[in-house]
Amino acid sequence: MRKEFAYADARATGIVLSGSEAEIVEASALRIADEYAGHSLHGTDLLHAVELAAAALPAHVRRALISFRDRGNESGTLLLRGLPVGELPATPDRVEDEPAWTEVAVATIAQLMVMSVLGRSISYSDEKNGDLVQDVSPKRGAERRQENSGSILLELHTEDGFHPAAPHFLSLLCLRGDRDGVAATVTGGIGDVLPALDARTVEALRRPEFRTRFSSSFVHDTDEEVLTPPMPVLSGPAHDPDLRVDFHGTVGVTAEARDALATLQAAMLDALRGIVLRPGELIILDNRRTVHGRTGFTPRYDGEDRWLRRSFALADLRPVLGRLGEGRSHRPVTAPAPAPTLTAV
Ligand SMILES: O=C(O)CCC(=O)C(=O)O
Ligand SMILES: [Fe+2]
Repeated sequence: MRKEFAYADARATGIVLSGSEAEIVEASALRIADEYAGHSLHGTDLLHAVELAAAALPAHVRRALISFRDRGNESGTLLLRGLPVGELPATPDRVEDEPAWTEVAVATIAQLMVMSVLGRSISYSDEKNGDLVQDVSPKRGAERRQENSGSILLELHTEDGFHPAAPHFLSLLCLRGDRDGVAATVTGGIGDVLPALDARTVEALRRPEFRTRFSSSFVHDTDEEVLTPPMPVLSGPAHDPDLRVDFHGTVGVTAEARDALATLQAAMLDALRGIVLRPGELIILDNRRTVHGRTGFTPRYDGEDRWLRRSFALADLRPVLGRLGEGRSHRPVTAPAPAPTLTAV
């Protein structure tokens, strides 16, 4: 098991909201929180109100989001700084203590406003209660898990790379930073490493010879490992391919595939960017162009531990409409797919 990640600090690349810009976003989030206090976050009206309110984001931030959405960049990441997070309860160290969205209303709505510029917010009913905005905080007893509830090093991965409707974008908003200043979110963009890969490796990564283990939360009614069918790691245009890999959960089914995976991993590890997130900083990941992970850290479980909130978006809901249950929650993937229905989204 790897001990650490080495990375280039990405803070300087961040787009900064001024104090007065943050106040405007906060006021707008509070208005929505007030109007929809008794509602589920998944309600269509609420989500549409959030999308309309995203006009309150400053023009330079919206422009950066639009460009990132449409053209992307080599690192596959975009960093915003200075977002409002509002009043905060203690960092939850047990799933049962995770707050209702109304207790972290400003942070929740501000994050969904940003995501609404990138795509359509979505969640997966298999994990984290199907919540549209999820708590990422260290949980008691989960320290050694390869999940965001753990605190050992979290290996580089495409988010839900085993899932047929993996998110196109995800964001992580920091509510509370790691007080020891060591928990870094790291990213590796395919655009950054492609020039360093030899043609044989790229060809091997394009062959459907890789299987990825489903995360345990997505597997039901069996204790067996569930793997995807063989898939390629790289697909799409030669100069700007899509990437789908999990260096903890992906295995090559041939010797060449395994070699190519190791070469890709070494190149990624050489080109990592990272940031020890501070409150109000939000990192957006283009999940088709970048993998991400996190260095290890030490939780104390005293209400002051590191606390991020995570949210997903798809570029287009139409391909998944028949697989959405209530609101924007994707039905369990291992359950038989129901007949497509028209769902209010
Ligand atoms: O804690 C982090 O910085 C990243 C965790 C992560 O990979 C996730 O929540 O998807
Ligand atoms: Fe992740």
